[in-house]
Amino acid sequence: MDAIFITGTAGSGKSALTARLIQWYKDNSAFPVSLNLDPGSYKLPYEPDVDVRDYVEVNTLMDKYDLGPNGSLVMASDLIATRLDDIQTEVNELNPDYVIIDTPGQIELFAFRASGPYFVTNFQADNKASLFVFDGMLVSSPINFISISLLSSAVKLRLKIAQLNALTKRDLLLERLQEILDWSTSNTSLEKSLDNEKDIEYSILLKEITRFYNQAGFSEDLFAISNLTMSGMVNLVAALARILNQGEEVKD
Ligand SMILES: Nc1nc2c(ncn2[C@@H]2O[C@H](COP(=O)(O)OP(=O)(O)OP(=O)(O)O)[C@@H](O)[C@H]2O)c(=O)[nH]1
Ligand SMILES: [Mg+2]
Repeated sequence: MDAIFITGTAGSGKSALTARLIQWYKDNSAFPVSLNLDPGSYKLPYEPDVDVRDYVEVNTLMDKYDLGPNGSLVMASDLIATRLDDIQTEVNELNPDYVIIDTPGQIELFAFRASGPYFVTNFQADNKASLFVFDGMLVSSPINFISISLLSSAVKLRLKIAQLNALTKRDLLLERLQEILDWSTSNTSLEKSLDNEKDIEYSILLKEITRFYNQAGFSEDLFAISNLTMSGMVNLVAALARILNQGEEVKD
């Protein structure tokens, strides 16, 4: 069984991508299951096969501990790790080829507190990967692109598993898509776009950050997809297979 954790900023399309990956693997004769790990989720675009809300419920926590919405989300995130054994048993009983794990909307609660990395490390699967989602609508400037790239690296550092970057909402990006993809593959292109930044000092700082980022080997390919039209899914799934199989090669 391979485990794919869908991570990314709030509203970036994690749940929609979970639904699409399930559909993709089913259409290709594999047996995927979905695991909803977002205790705060309300309506989902798929029917979760395993659901953390069966164990941790945000509204119940609000009532029981007299917490506000944010306090209860923090508590719910921390409680996810305590239900790892139950969730693992449920997934194992289904015996899937892939488990697609939809993580909480607030990435900082999942990646930066102790519970998320604990869950990722201790969840048993043959291979694990994180698919970090860039929201196509947020990557509106080189500054936003760099900021989200840094967040993606921070998540990778916290989860300590192979990671791939996906850009969602490509159907809404139209002619801007190529410019964003160029930023991800070419430092020169990113620096050129930063030249248009009015504040020179800010532009220099961002160029320094970009150079360090590339030299340190943090920059990754970005796979543009649409959860609406499914365009780009072939390349994304192929890249996922490559990073999941790399894990197998290391083990052999
Ligand atoms: N046009 C378009 N809309 C998308 C795409 N992906 C997601 N959306 C829309 O973006 C909104 C948020 O998508 P979700 O899948 O709920 O995003 P999420 O990351 O799971 O959100 P949270 O869990 O609340 O943080 C929904 O209205 C989706 O229909 C896409 O590729 N194209
Ligand atoms: Mg979601």
